[in-house]
Amino acid sequence: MKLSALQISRYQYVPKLPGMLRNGISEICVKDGNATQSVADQEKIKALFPNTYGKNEITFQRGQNTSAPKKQVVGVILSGGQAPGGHNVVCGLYDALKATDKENVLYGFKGGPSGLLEDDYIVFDDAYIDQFRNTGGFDIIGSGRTKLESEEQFAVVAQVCKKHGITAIVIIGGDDSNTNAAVLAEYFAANNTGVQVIGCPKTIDGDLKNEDIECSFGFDTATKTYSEMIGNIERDANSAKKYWHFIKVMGRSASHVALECALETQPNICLIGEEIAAKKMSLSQIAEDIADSVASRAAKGWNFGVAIIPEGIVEFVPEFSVLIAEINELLAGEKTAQFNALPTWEDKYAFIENGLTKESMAVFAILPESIQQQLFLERDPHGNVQVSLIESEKLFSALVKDKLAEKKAAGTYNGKFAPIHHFFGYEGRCAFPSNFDADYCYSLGYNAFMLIQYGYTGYLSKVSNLSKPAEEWIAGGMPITKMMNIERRNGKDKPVIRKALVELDGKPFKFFEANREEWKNETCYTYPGAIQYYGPTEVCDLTTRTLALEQE
Ligand code: FBP
Repeated sequence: MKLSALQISRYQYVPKLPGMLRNGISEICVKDGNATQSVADQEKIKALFPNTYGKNEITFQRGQNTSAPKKQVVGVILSGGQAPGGHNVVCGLYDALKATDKENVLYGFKGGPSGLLEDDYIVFDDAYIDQFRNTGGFDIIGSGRTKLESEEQFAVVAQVCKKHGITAIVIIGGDDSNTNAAVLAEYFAANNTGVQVIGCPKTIDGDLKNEDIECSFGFDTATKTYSEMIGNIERDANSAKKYWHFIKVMGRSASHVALECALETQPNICLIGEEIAAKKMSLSQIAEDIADSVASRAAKGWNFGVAIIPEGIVEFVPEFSVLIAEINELLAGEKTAQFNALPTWEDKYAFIENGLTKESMAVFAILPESIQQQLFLERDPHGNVQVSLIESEKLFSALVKDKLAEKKAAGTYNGKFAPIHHFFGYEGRCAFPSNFDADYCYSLGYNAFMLIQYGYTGYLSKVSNLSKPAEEWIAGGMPITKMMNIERRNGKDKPVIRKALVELDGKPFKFFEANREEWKNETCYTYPGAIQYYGPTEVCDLTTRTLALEQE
């Protein structure tokens, strides 16, 4: 296999562990913390997790290792979307496991949770692991989105564990996967299987975050990758001075990725879904706001700009959510076939006009025709509109164009508007992990094994104090039930980890809010450049602006 120079070089990189894990396995001991309770709905969660609820928070510290000697056979899965650093979680887990006892074994179940259900696995060895150190991607074992949540599935997993003598499972995933890790841990404990379960917090979206998880891994590298590209586009825009760039960035629902990229690059516009929802802004108001920036810049002769649009934006626009709900209703059951049988778009349009409320029809009518058609073409297997496929970058540039035409007619705008569209998503999910993610992920994996070795289950591998140098990071574990509350999912009350949206009174948003007026009308771009892996620590080990602001 041909390797790139960077790949060869990254194999040699030694990830930094928190100081307390650095002296070797024999000198890691547990410091017990306080008993925990869930963030809300304590009685209900306690009743659902009688064996794993209320356990103590723990941290590791330097001291005599007092864990009971036991041969460990661990299984690991990667779950959900790729996030840079996943390979290093596996490497850290493997290294700690082998450093404890060469006879310990690590199984990697392939393709996500389905690998565990289908007993599809590899057994890691040094040669295989070494090919993946400090690299991006999840190709070490693959990932998948099968949900591990039913008792029938848990029984299959218990059988697979029994067959291989597995003592613990590590689940590397987002909020849903870690919720399921807690449910699996409870099932194993209730059935005396003796199998422990540990979770690790992954997602580029940054929405698995709370007072215990300072950030999910992958967010740092993905946002740095997008910010590099946005900065390059800003420089191009400022050089050519003729295009407005509308850039959609990934992050299924929450706007953390967009906000972080904005803090890094200071674009003219960045929409934050959570703010739009809180202010109940309409599409027309949002478009007006962007058009104001286009017009004020054009008045200075600047017919260029950059706008960042979060992937999940449309779901935060109240009138748009209502429209989507009505469309889902309009095409429910056989009505889809009836709709599809209509020969022309004009016929279909009349059908839509007939079925939507006056308010939703008014929203529908202002959408560009391409988006209108998209809403009726791209359906998921349940017949619902696939909101994530809506090209919101094109939607907003089209709405802005209409607003500018109105301004032109009113004599308040006389510029040129040439929009260009981009979507940055998959480009960032498998980048070589930044030093931060390489270190953080390796530490999460290493730490996960220490939790296993000390007999914990239903815990999340926790590494905190992350805006400080790695030496000062704090490693430990937190019962996953502590992060749970009850939410309504698919018509049922379920215990889940609360998804973190952008907090409008949080420091990152406040900083953005205080500066955005200037960014909008002036040209204040900043150019973060490519991720640096080698060089001065203030360049290479920088974490996100979000984390820095949250912890200042
Ligand atoms: P996770 O929540 O599983 O980490 O995935 C997040 C994400 O990258 C989103 O940002 C994006 O909307 C989605 O995955 C895309 O999913 P897919 O890879 O299935 O296209």
